[in-house]
Amino acid sequence: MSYALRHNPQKYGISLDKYGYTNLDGFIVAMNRVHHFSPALTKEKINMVIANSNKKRFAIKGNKICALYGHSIPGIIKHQVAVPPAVLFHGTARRFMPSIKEVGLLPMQRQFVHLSTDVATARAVGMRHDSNPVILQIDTVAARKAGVNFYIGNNQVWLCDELPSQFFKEIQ
Ligand code: HQG
Repeated sequence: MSYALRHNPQKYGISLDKYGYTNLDGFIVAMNRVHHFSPALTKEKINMVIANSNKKRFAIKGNKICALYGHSIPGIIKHQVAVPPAVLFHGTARRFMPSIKEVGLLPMQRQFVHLSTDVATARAVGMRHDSNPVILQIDTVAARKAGVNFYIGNNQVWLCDELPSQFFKEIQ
């Protein structure tokens, strides 16, 4: 679902509106056509996936579904500039640090840099890349003063544009 709704709707023959939504019935037909799920994917199953996930990745509105964040497709308008907590965290791999120190945090394959509201979440995110991740603490107050925009992703995820290295420090 993330792949179809964030990165490659064309593969499924579906299109996203500028807010990232697509028709839910069409989405289900397309997912079943491409993946031959058995038993077939249903609306009930999708509701279960959303309800049982620890992260709020998708939203359903009427007969439409979207991914809430994480898009690599340009032009999707999902996020409003907002004021984040004064401190946010980012967990990453030790091997990425030379580059991160030099050019700052970049969105890489995503639309935005992803930040966490607590160290434990940042560590879990970082562990996807490194069993002993680095935890960076971000001074969002200073970054905002310098013109960096922050956006709400979901309850645990904040997003921002690229973040120069003077706005974060390594805490672990
Ligand atoms: C690193 C999951 C070298 C960055 C998670 C990260 C998150 C640089 C990696 C969400 C760099 C990109 C996002 C630079 C940044 N040089 N490396 N200048 N700037 N990086 O997976 O933040 O399950 O695209 O530190 O829970 O790890 O998809 O981003 O290590 O919320 O819902 O480049 O993905 O959510 O990796 O994770 P990713 P991320 P979902």
